Amino acid sequence: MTADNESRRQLLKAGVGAGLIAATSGFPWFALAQGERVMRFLDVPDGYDPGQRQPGRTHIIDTRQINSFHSHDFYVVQHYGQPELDVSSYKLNLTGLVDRELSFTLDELRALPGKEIDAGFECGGNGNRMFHGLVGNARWRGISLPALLEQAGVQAAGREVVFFGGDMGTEEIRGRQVEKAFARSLSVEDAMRPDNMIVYEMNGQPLDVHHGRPVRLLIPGFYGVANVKWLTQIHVQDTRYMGRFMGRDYVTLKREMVGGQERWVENSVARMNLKSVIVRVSQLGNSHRISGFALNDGTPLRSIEVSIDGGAWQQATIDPQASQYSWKPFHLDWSGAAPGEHTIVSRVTDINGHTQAVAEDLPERVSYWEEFGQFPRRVMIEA
Ligand SMILES: Nc1nc2c(c(=O)[nH]1)N[C@H]1C(S)=C(S)[C@@H](COP(=O)(O)O)O[C@H]1N2
Ligand SMILES: [Mo]
Repeated sequence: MTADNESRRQLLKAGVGAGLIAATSGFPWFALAQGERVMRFLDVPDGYDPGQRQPGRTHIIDTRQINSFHSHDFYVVQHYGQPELDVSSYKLNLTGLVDRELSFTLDELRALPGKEIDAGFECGGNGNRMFHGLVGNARWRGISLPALLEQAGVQAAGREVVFFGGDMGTEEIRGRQVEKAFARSLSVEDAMRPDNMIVYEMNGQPLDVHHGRPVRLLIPGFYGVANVKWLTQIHVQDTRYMGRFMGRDYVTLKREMVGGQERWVENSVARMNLKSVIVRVSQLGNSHRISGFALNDGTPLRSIEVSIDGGAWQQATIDPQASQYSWKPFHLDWSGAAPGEHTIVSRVTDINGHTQAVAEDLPERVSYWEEFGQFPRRVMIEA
């Protein structure tokens, strides 16, 4: 099967309708053609530059400069710095309510049956204020998490699977300073989802320290916080895991109806919400192109649409490389764009008919986690 057929098959599997797949003979997705010029967003301050990636630091990407399906420039976030784990003595330990506790070196993990997946994700704190630059999409290689859990044999009493990173931080809890590892948990049911992986390669290279060397978790369809970097221990227990990144931080507070009663609801950031954003408008000769991406939890999409200056929604074209858990790059060719200021916005709809809402129609939200409302962009078309 050719690469084109393969990606087409992936896309159809992801439920993207055949009508949305363009005839794309060699069209350069995101990469700028010779002479293609990027138009100025009026909502981005002049000189905005989130800067280069630096050791140990948060790295926001400039979404106007996305230039490939697999991110060369992938965002970076961590809360306790970036630990340098010794790869030669590295061990992944599987403990707790299992029939056999297991321990693997990196070579032993690499010797298990490997597989690859394209997956994109964003930080649960990504949003309009950084023009959605806490995002990336990569080809990951590793092993199946459920296969590993099956090898260990999760006992019937096991309820929750906790994933610990090798990074530690001091937390003040009830007036006491304690050393805690970064950790996140999943229910056993969520942990057994067939696409979950333990990965050691990103875009064909061993994971670098920024992204979790030597090994990280990958839960496709979840926000970045689920993908524990520098993974050292997996522990099965019969109680709910409590910790900063499950119970206090990465907790969304919003006002919702609960069985007919209005209540303030807190939830751990988990599955990605359905969203799309426009990240670039460019000009080539007399034509203009609007480009962006969509993300969600892996539910197949029905459409991505763009509206210009409040006009009718127009069907955008989705990159044929897109697959179930990758980001979905899209573009719309804009003919007859008049010089001057315009407002453009995108919205995505999944096969269940859920459409990305305008921000004002979403429940009142106090925390900045999970920002997924429509994001109107103001752009200047040059004469
Ligand atoms: N061990 C560990 N894993 C972690 C984190 C962390 O602080 N420590 N941060 C999480 C968060 S909040 C995000 S958004 C993603 C970022 O992954 P990336 O830096 O590879 O883009 O890693 C997650 N995994
Ligand atoms: Mo995050």
